[in-house]
Amino acid sequence: MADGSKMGRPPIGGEIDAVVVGAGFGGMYMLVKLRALGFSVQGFEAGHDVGGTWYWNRYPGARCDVPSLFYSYTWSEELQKAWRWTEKYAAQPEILRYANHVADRFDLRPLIAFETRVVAAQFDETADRWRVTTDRGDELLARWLIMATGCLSTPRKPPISGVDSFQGPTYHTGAWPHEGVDFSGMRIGVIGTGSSGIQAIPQFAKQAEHVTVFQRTANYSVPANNTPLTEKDIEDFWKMYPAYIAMVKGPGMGFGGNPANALAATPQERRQRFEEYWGVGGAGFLAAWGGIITDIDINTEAADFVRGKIGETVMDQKTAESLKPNDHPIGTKRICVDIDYFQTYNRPNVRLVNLKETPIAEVTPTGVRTTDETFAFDALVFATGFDAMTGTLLAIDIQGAGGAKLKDAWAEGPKAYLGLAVAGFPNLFTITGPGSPSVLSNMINSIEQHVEWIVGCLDHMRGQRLTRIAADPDAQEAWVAHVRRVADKTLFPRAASWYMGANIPGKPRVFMPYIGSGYRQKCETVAAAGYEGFALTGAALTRATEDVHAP
Ligand code: N01
Repeated sequence: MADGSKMGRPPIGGEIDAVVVGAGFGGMYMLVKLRALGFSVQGFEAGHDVGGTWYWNRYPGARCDVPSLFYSYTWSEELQKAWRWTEKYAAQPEILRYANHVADRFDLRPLIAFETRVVAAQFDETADRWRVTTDRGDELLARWLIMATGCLSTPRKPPISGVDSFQGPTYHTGAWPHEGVDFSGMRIGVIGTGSSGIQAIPQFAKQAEHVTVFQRTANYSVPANNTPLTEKDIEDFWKMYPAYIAMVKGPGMGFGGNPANALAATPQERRQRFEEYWGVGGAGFLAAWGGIITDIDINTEAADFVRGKIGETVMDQKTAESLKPNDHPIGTKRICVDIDYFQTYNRPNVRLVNLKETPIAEVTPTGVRTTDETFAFDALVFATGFDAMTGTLLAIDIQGAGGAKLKDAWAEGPKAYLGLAVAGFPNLFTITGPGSPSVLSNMINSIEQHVEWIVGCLDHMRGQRLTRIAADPDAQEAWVAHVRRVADKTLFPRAASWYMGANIPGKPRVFMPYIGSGYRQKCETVAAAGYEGFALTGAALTRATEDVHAP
């Protein structure tokens, strides 16, 4: 694996067609496409190599909750056939190896400046270009600015009193040390029981002397039932591949669901199907019956089923009761997929502290104090999540037409047309931005759809010698209202989730992803109608000729 580090490189400047921010799966595919179409392009990436989320989230137990065979790019069948996944749900190191394989195979690293954070971007209305500046002193003028910054890329520690006072080592699951951590012989405290905590805690428990888990909200989790992939699994995958591609490229792309009508079934039939889906494992449990995410009665049956499984698994009944989620419908916070999570509480070296009963009062130099007890630790782990979907974009000082700031435009929550573009910020695109299916879909599929749509748009602009595309504020308002209306028909708004911005104090409570169906078709219809809902303007597009790539 080549090291993408560019320490000591000279600043990058000049004029260019496109800047791509982020070198995860979104950024890498965008670079492949833009280069293939002859656009001059510069990528920037804060990490020292490619991989995005899979570069940063290296905590023990990190795995994808989408089956590996479906968590692969579909744009190159050659690539798809060349890569051999080893497990049903790939672990983070394998996914990172895949990302590196893509970067090597398509020679992407020369297009990317690593260890470089974009800090500001200002739109120059006279030139129809973005002035992009970085923390390494780069300053580029780019016609198009493409944010491939990911949805969960700004880790956050909660504002607990004394949070930075702990004298021992502290870790965040979303920024795990690359050299790994050895907890052998240590007493550790873990705050947070979302997907990251639920994956990491069983691994910590195998190594540490003692693990204390601080749980504020009990979470629903379904066993992964992970297995090695066999030759037959791969053969079966290729047999159904054309149907799979037809499905993901089909018009319905967005949040799917099983049409099986739960109401027409008997309670026994419903339970049997929950058992079947539980046996298969994974997030697909939510597709056991249609309506789980819209009908509270069906949802409650599914939730009761999972609570029953927790009760059967965890031996200490007080702990089991604390682990049973009871304050939100199942699926309205991201459902977790685990390996032996609930079983871990049967180990003698693991203890659950229910923060609903005894909240954390403060983090102290030696550990954590709740309203009831003082805990001493050798290390502390924050599995406390991210400033999701908007945090990374808003950390950049983005100024659009007339100097308007993105942080002001989004003061009441993110507003974007199709989750692709923001009114007032011409020539800027967000891959899997708020208002698109993104985190509710298979991210790889959504990334590909957005990249292909954006590249099609840029190619169109170039062909027409146009230099500015701006989302129309009315079209954006209508889309944002539609996104909200669709969400309001579901149970999602009932949970204090990161989908709603509820995990960040003061963040506007808006359901950010798009949960409707027919999203791809909508995007295609917009493009086919000459980019309906956008204003396209410009006179002469002068191709950038300067080679701006760092040596
Ligand atoms: O973060 P989270 P995550 N005091 O926000 C708790 C994706 N992902 O990193 O729910 C005490 O879900 C918080 O409690 P509460 C996936 O989309 C995917 O785990 O706010 N606790 C919660 O328990 C996922 O949804 C994969 O009450 C506090 C936890 O910290 C997303 O990333 C793997 C607290 C944060 O959970 C984020 O997951 C990992 C406080 N003050 C992640 N503040 C897979 O593909 C927060 N918490 C499998």
